[in-house]
Amino acid sequence: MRIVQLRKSRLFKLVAAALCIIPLIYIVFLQSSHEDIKFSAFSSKKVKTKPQLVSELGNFDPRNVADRTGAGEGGRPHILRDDQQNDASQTLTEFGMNMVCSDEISLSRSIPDTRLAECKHWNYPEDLPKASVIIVFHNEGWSTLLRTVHSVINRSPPQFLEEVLLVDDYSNKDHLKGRLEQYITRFDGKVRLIRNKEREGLIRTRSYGAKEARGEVILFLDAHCEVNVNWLPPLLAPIYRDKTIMTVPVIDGIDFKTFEYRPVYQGGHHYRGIFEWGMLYKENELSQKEAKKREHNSEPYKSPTHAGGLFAMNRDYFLSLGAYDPGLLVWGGENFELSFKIWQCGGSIEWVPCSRVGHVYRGFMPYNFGKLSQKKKGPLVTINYKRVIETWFDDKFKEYFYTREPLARFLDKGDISEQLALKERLGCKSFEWFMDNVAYDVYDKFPALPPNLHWGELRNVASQNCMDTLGHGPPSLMGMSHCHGFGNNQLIRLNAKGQLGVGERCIEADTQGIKLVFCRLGTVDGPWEYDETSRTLFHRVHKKCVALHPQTSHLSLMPCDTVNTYQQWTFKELQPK
Ligand code: UD2
Ligand code: MN
Repeated sequence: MRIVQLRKSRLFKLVAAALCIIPLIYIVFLQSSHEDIKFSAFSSKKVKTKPQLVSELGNFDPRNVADRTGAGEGGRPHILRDDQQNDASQTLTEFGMNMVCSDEISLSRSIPDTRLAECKHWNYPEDLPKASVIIVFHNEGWSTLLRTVHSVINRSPPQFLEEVLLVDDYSNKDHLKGRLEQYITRFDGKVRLIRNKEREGLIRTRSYGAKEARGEVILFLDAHCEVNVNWLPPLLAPIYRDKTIMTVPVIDGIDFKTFEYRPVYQGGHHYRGIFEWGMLYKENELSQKEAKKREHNSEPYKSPTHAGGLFAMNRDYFLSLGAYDPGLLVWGGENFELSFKIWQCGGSIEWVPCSRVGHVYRGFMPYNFGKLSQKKKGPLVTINYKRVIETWFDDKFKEYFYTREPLARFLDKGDISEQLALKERLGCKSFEWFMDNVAYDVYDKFPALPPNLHWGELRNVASQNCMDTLGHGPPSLMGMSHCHGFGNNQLIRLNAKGQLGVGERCIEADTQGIKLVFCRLGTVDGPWEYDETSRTLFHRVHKKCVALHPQTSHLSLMPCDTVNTYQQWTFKELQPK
């Protein structure tokens, strides 16, 4: 998609020139202006029309009134009084966000326009497809859910909004029962509500929403979002050009305690959605080379994957890909499933800088996974990852995942024969193709993983306790605790290149002791050696061994003493419990 940038000076020159030249050319110019408007979003031609003909949609936001002064207006943080703090912390526990704060902020509050200035000058086709905005929710707070709805209604050109479709994933909170049906009657049918008959999880609920939707395009939002100025046309335009493009807005942050609206990226930097080999979602700055493929910095660009919550797609295309894999459970991994499926089976994903949407990142997840989590053994999100990689990865890449998540080998992924059949039927390309042509920047940050030489819990022979991150994030000292056999913070891996890892983090040593640190991006090696005979863990650079202090439990490097049991360690491989 190309931008049409109308700088004022140029415009005046254009208008002046147009008024001066002979009438015949002037008439031709006017007659062609409609075509220019229609397709200018896709061509590099400069728009040759009067400014009022081009700017309406590019700035569509009749209600974002800048001078509103109420709580949270302008996206400013709203700070509660001291006597409200008790209620506030109770809602934090219940919803993962401060609902007392949210309840005091207008459902139609103004927020800062966080787009690149250039975005105001884009000109979009007038016959874009209509979208069903689908919002699935489970036990969400009232004002956050409805602020999402109001922001969509307020900031979407009505001719492109088929409906807002609310899909309740079996919530059991009173405020989401009859009161919600009653409330949405004010939207004159533009907002519809449907409900699951049992808890399905967000993934299946989205697929259900897509089936029920009436719009040509489906557009998903989480139930705690605020869409920004003119968010919709830029997401629809690439799909109008090509039905196999998924479009993704840039996600700004809304603070879960103060509801401050904060732009995620500024200064014209762009990021792509990628992943590490444990399938944690990451973002990586768009390379200069890639950025320069576009004429203007606000143009969409290709991305290997996306965060999951917010995106638009042609509805028929989504359904032709089988929607989400119905075997995925509740939450997690569906962003990869859909992304790999799209790219490998002939579609593409574009991130759209001129479409910005705020999202409340919660402090923690307030809901449990319900009955669905008991249907399968083992950690549910890892099972989802396993389903996805077993369907879409080639064998070589599967090994990277199992190296990083050794316990996943034992989990039951369920039946994926339908997914494999779909892949076959659609003639989808290999994962190697995807890595080489789309996700090539993953390797820069996360190179291929050497196999584990040892993994499991790392038990000290003298204390019989295990090395443990104790739930602390990096940088922090590693600790010791009772060996629990669940893995998690005690699951330690030593790879063939000497890197000692726990989850996505690494273990290193300095003068303070043995530490959990961020792994050096782009590297998979390290200084460690394990000797199975002496059971010592040796640091090649410092030429010392890991020792546990008998009294303090402090871990540090000491001159190697192979008969000292406080320097002896055993790796014990685990099974999922
Ligand atoms: C992120 C995504 C989220 C989803 C998830 C992985 C963003 C901003 N958010 O986590 O959309 O892709 O990763 O799966 O990219 N919900 C249900 N039923 C459930 C659980 C949740 O309907 O059983 C709803 C929930 O009310 C919310 C949406 O699903 O509207 C996403 O859930 P979340 O906000 O807890 O996920 P989030 O943002 O942590
Ligand atoms: Mn969310």
